[in-house]
Amino acid sequence: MSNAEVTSTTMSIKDFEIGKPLGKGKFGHVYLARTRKEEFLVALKVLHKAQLIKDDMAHQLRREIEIQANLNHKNILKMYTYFYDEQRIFMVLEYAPRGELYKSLTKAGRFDEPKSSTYALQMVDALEYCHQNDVIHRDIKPENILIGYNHELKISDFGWSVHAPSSKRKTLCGTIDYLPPEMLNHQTYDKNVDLWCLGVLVYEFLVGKPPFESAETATTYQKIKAVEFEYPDYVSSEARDFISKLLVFTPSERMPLAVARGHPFITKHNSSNDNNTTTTTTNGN
Ligand code: AK1
Repeated sequence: MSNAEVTSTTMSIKDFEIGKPLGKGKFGHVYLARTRKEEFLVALKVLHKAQLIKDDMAHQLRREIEIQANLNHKNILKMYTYFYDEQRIFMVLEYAPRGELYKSLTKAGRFDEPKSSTYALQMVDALEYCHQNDVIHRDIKPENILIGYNHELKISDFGWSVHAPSSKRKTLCGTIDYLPPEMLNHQTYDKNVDLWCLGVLVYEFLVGKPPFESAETATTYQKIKAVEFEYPDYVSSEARDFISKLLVFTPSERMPLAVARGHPFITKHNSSNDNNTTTTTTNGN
């Protein structure tokens, strides 16, 4: 292959017009960007190689890119491509025009049951697709979910995801609110960890805070291991039943996704409930 061919197929930062910052993290920032040629809106995540190497994250990023390249689902944030220069790695991501779910949840306080149910079904769709492709997300929480133009949830940030099954020990950073008992105990775990996280997530949709939240991390830890939580009075019996069948200590006894899809909490609020996997992404342009 000639050099001209190589350079013509490789994107560079020059191919984009950079817009407003969308977010910032330890490893770099995310910007709204537009391809100069097609005028197509994307989110451009800029990661600093030095920081990734310092924190021994290069292998993790490689795995994320590998996993992302093979997933195509309307409820999973698409990674279109990536490229790099001397100092940085650029991830070209689908732009989610309605932003981050945690912001939307903070603003609303909590979501009503129809909205929580619709969102829950979208998560069931996304996770079922992941599991069919032997991918465990492991880090389902509002901070890692974005909202598309038509209010569709999009799971993002596969930085912690793995191919199933796994016993990989990872440094637990940030909140432990979403960690299932088997991950707290450093046992081997499987796709059932995502079922637990789905239970925590749906509880947080309806109540506005995760079920095991405490001022002290040690207390959260104990509550998770004892599966100790309460429902406020306004949570319906269908919602309680749905959550209680996911927040089960023994991983293999948690409600499977195929069963969750047909649960009254889901069917009551979602009329057509078909599972459409390959959808072409449209730009919120
Ligand atoms: C999607 C993201 C590792 C991996 C550090 C990572 C979301 C990631 C980016 C947005 C689209 C926003 C909007 C609208 C508002 F080395 N995938 C990500 S971040 N639309 N934000 N995207 S915000 F692997 F450990 C590592 C280190 C980061 N990966 N992935 O950040």
